[in-house]
Amino acid sequence: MDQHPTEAGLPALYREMAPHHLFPLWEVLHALVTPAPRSAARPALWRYAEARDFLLRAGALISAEQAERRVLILENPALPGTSSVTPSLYAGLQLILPGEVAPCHRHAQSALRFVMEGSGAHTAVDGEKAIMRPSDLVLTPNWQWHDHGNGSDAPMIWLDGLDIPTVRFFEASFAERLDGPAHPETAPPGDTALRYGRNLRPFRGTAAARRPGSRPLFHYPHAEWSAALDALEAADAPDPHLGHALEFTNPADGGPVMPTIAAHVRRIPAGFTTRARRSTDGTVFVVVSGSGTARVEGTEFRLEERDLFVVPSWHALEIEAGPALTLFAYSDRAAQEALGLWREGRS
Ligand code: 1HN
Repeated sequence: MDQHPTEAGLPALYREMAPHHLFPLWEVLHALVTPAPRSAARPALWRYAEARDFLLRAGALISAEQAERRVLILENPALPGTSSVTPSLYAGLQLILPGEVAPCHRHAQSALRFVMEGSGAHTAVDGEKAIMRPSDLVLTPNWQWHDHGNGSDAPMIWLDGLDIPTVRFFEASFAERLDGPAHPETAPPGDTALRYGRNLRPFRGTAAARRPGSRPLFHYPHAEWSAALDALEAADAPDPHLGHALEFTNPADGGPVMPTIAAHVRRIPAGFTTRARRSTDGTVFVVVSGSGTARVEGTEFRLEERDLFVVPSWHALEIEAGPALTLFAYSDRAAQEALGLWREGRS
């Protein structure tokens, strides 16, 4: 094809416009509006045993109080310097040693904790302790005060999942420290579960309605979610793409646990291989129990208990279980659904 007669003049136009911060859309349109997602992230796996060794070494060198939070960031190898595990999400492994306190603060970022190891340490949310056990999920929704403490005699390590890159993208970060290490106790442990966790809630307008009405729950114990998953497995055939899967919900509206982050658990029965599935929400997974193999768009990860891996947006995921595999996962699906963006593809 002949060039359009005027196209020869374009390079000079670009050169002259650039200092005015003006650029031609037609040169970049196809990279901006792709026919399908092209993630900047890459599939990656972290072996828990390796990360744990580094974290314990940090534990000998800096206290939780000095660090404010003693955390090793799980950074996506394709997103260096961003502290991001996917373009919208953060992941880290936090260590709190016996007797330590991680001081009270609150921020615009929403956070979840998933317990990797240890028992009996706590996260206090607005002054109520959640006593944490292995594979418990604990939320610290945005702008709720939170501090951590370890009154047990062993280290505790959990996965932190936050929406830090999302909040950074919107340039909406605020944070505050509370005077003093811990929030004064406002309620005994378990009080919120009693008031809001039994398909009941305190009558609105009464003093008993202590928690934010739209987001009351913050502790989803392993004992409860695993019993539900066991019952589902006994009752149903597995979904071909997901196995048995249960999403954690906010009882106030039946939606995801937080406005930006959704979380779920899956069980892939022993010997079962899931069919390939893609979704637009890049997802962080923890192997809660069992072992097997994950195939992520051609990259194969051998999975062992407590390993962590990330599946970027629109990467096909197939999971093969050796012994039954139980996985915990979180993603930005909540934000994407709220914005009308979320999609999945099943083959
Ligand atoms: C945070 O508040 C915690 O409260 C952990 O444990 C990790 C990473 C970035 C920003 C805030 C916590 C965090 C964080």
